[in-house]
Amino acid sequence: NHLGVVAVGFNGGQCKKGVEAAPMALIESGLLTQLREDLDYDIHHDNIIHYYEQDIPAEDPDHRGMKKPRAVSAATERISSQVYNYAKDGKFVLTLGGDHSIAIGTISGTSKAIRERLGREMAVIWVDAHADINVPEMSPSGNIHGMPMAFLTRLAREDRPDIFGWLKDEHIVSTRKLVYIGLRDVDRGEKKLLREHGIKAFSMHDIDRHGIGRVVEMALAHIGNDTPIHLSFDVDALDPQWAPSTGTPVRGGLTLREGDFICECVHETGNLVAMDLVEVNPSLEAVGAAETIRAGCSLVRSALGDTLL
Ligand code: DIR
Ligand code: MN
Ligand code: MN
Ligand code: MN
Repeated sequence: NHLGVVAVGFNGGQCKKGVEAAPMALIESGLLTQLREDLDYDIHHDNIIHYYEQDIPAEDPDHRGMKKPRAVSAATERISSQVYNYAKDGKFVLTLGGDHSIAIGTISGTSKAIRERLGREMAVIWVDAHADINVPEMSPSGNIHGMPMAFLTRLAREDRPDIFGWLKDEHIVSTRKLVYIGLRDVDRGEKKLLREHGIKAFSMHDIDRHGIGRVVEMALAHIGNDTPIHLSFDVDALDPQWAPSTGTPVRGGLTLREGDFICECVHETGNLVAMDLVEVNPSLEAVGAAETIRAGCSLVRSALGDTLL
């Protein structure tokens, strides 16, 4: 039961300070100790919170409307190889963000490792209020945390090596192997992409209609029985009632139980190879920070095999 932990204090994919403090807050609240003592994981961690400050260039002008493209590219390139190095040895990789742009690093890293180790294409379950699949030109904000799935599926492409040109075929995920759960704030251009490419997506409407049990069942059926899964969990998928301290809260979200349930079911498949927990921002809604951190810890424990009984 080997678990590699990557602690990513990176905030350059969006404009709000504070999300870089999340890994420290999650770890200080005892998350890794719980995973070690209650769930019996052998934890591999360099005990460093990475801020990737050495990768922040002096000059980083916008490119194709993207904000801080070189900083995000350099940080995610490094994250990709950190994640790859754990995953290639068969370790489960837990990445604590940071904003969601870091998924460009985490998913590319596991995708490459799974291809090499198992000769398989991996699936991604993206739990989020947002689809994070804006192509730079259609992004309303220019924030790269709203674009990771576009680069990871090659719907967005850039050849400059200092701006995501380091993403090679082995890093890429197929649009057929991507499933969303929890969507409720999807930009117009993103809706068009999801439709045109037939990307599987379960919105809050679907959850209201079918219930979370049926939705998770359908999501896993789409992926298929023995496909390795990377779970990327944006804490803003949860309703602000449970996770108020996040950069872009959207009302009408998942209950904490529904979030935990998704994680429990994905764990039960036996196919989960990596998880990201992102967008916890302890400096927003200070009164809700402890609650948001507690919710984040609960999601991670559920994905790593904690059970109610
Ligand atoms: C929005 C917000 N779709 C954007 N995205 C967020 O900026 O592209 N993702 N907040 O988590
Ligand atoms: Mn590390
Ligand atoms: Mn989100
Ligand atoms: Mn997100």
